[in-house]
Amino acid sequence: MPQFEASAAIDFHSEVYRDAYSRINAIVIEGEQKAHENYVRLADLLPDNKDQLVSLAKMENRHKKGFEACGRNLQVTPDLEFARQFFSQLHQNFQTAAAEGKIVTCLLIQALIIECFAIAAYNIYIPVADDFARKITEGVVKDEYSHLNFGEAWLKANFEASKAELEAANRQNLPIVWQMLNQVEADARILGMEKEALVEDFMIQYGEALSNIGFSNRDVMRLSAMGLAAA
Ligand code: PL3
Ligand code: FE2
Ligand code: FE2
Repeated sequence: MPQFEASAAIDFHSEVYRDAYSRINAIVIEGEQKAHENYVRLADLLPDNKDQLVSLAKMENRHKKGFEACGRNLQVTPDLEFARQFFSQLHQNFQTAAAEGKIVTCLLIQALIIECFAIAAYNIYIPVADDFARKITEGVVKDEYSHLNFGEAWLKANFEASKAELEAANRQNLPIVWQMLNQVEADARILGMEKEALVEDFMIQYGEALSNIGFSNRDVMRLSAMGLAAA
């Protein structure tokens, strides 16, 4: 069967689509909520960048509202308990780092890893989304680049002093992302999103970010594939 026929066949109102959507929609709602809280926390930790971080935090609130509307539009109830579990490890690691004043680790988790994960997921979702969700997601993804850019710019300006902590935080947190992708793989496929495409897009975004911060090509390759073979 030609590819275009298969991809035109998504039934947004089917039971199976709405069931998968109840988890994916919850993940993005919870992800935006946690992102909001994390930028508020970062605004406390980085008083010099407070205004900018508060405005980034506000954007995450708008994103959350947008995705809540996407679920309502399909008459889906998001499975928020599933989503809390989904983010629990990254969330715990962010909280621990924040309590220890480890700003570099906090920025790596939120502004690099989570934002790159979101950008990859949203870019891949846009072509297979329903019309309502596509418009919302197109608006959201533009904002996510400004969150990623904040993290890149700060870490670039503090590169030498941050390098060792970035290495350690990457080693601790990137393998968690591959596990999260495995958990969402089956539901994402029902929405028309392939895991391989998500991994590829994530590695491109994350690799570019590491390179912009100042890592060599060799380091970028090593860091961005950390734990992938074991996943
Ligand atoms: C930060 O601004 C946003 C954090 C959200 C993280 C989202 C991760 C998404 C992974 C699930 C893949 C499916 C995406 C579908 C888009 C509706
Ligand atoms: Fe967001
Ligand atoms: Fe964001």
